[in-house]
Amino acid sequence: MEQTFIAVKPDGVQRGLCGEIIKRFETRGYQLVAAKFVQSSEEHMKSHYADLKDMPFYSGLCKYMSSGPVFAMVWEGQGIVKLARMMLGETNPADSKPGSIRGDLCVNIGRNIIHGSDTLENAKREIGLWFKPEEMVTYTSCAKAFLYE
Ligand code: YYY
Ligand code: MG
Repeated sequence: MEQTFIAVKPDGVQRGLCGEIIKRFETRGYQLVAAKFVQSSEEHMKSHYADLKDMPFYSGLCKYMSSGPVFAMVWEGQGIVKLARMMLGETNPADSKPGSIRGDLCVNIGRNIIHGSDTLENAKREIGLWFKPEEMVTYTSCAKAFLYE
């Protein structure tokens, strides 16, 4: 089953949106397999966003992302990498449709409350960066037989 890395950013945490975001993934039918509440170093965020290192906002982004706690999670489900990105909305909340997380809960591109992996390859890389194998929990959800045929 596919897995993706999702994190509530410092602005989402401070605004009290962790519960709302978890609820959306839970009620969709995805399964939580790992979670931690942590304040990361700037170095860690530089690795996390390494593919953006030439962008003008990279330095400010990494500083901001390490300025307070984030709620980091791994979620599992069929096609979750692409579908989680759809649930997030666009990078810029102003372009995000109502009904999406960013379209419902935030307004500014630099404070867009949530991160989600954009490809399967990046999901694997990010999960490895944030979680040790022993922090990943393997279990069978009792809802699985009713979510999948
Ligand atoms: O994957 P996603 O978070 O939707 O966007 P990315 O292009 O990976 O950029 C990461 C992060 O950087 C974005 O969530 C907000 C911030 N950012 C920004 O502050 N200004 C931009 N013009 C583009 C992105
Ligand atoms: Mg991205």
